[in-house]
Amino acid sequence: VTVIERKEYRPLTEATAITYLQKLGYFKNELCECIEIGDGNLNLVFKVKPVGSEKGLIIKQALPYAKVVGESWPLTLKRATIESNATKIYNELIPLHAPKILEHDEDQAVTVMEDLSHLQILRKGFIEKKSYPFLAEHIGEFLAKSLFFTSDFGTSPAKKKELEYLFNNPDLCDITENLVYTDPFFNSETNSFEEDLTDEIQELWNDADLQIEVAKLKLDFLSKKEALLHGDLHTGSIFVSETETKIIDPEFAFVGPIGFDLGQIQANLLFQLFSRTELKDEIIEHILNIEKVFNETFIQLWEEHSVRPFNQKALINEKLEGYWVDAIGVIGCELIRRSIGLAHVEDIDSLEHNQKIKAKKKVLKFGVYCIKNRFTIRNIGNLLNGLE
Ligand code: SR1
Ligand code: MG
Repeated sequence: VTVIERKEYRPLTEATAITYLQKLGYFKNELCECIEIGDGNLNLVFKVKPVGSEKGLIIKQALPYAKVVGESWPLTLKRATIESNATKIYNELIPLHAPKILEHDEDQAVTVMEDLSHLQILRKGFIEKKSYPFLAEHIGEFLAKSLFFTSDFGTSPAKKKELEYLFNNPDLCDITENLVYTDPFFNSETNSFEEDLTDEIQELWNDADLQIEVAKLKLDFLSKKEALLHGDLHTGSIFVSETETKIIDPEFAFVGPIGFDLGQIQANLLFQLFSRTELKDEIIEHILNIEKVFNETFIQLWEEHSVRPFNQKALINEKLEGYWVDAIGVIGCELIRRSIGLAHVEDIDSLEHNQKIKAKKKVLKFGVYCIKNRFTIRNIGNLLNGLE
């Protein structure tokens, strides 16, 4: 009989994070310093490094509640293991674009990772108007490889079902269901918006056609089991430099509709278009190229690595078109929820009040347009043509 001893969960502090690492054998006889650097909605993130050195290690620990709301919103610790497992899969499939994992402790919901602090969160870099010449290529490749090799085109039925089992992530899927597909579309307490938007929001809540289309998209989110998704692929989940791109934070990972990851990243790039007055062309190019690189790479992977005899090009083309139709619906929901729902984006919220309201009005209108017209818009080129 094997007895598995579970250690009681304890949130780390800056002091205990150092001893935690040293007990594992890292920086053992060195004087270390630690700071909590987490700026996300859910977790603690510590950087521990020997005094005087630049590079250290990152310890990420899930809290048993949503940090952004407080202890009144309990949240499963299992998400830390989901994130660690997804990151390990990304390391196998697209090692250049995933952080290295050194340790994972399920009981403490802790993951020790390589230190990426020479990189910057993409959302921040974009706000500072930095340029990323390889970004679309890297993101397009990440999307194509992670989604193809975990889809029925690229993995066996048995492995696909294993993925569904391993990434059974009901609590975090519930958060997305509520925050992306439900709450922004009625007068929910979780919403947060400026009074100046009351008329636009009332119109949105009274739009019966919109409600039906959002309900259909929600059903897609719940029932389409197409591939292992990152599940929260916004520009805050990407670390970048001019030459490097690393995808982090897949704690929302689950097997779902491919269009969800495609749509979330594109919506978050669109926020840059809505908030910028200059260098818009760079963003437009990223948005178009992500679609191009994703489609080309997905087709190439299908030609070279398909595990099934689905050997008709017409099928793959039809599927790709379907992924983008779904993605355009997701873009609409993400644009709306990040403007009036619980979790906003700094790209827009950091604008001066009048500019912010003007931008949000445009975002809401465009979001509704995407959701209602996704079947006729069909691709990103057409989508951008619909922008005023
Ligand atoms: C309570 S969590 C709010 C949002 O933060 C995460 O990054 C997800 O996007 C989630 O919807
Ligand atoms: Mg996150």
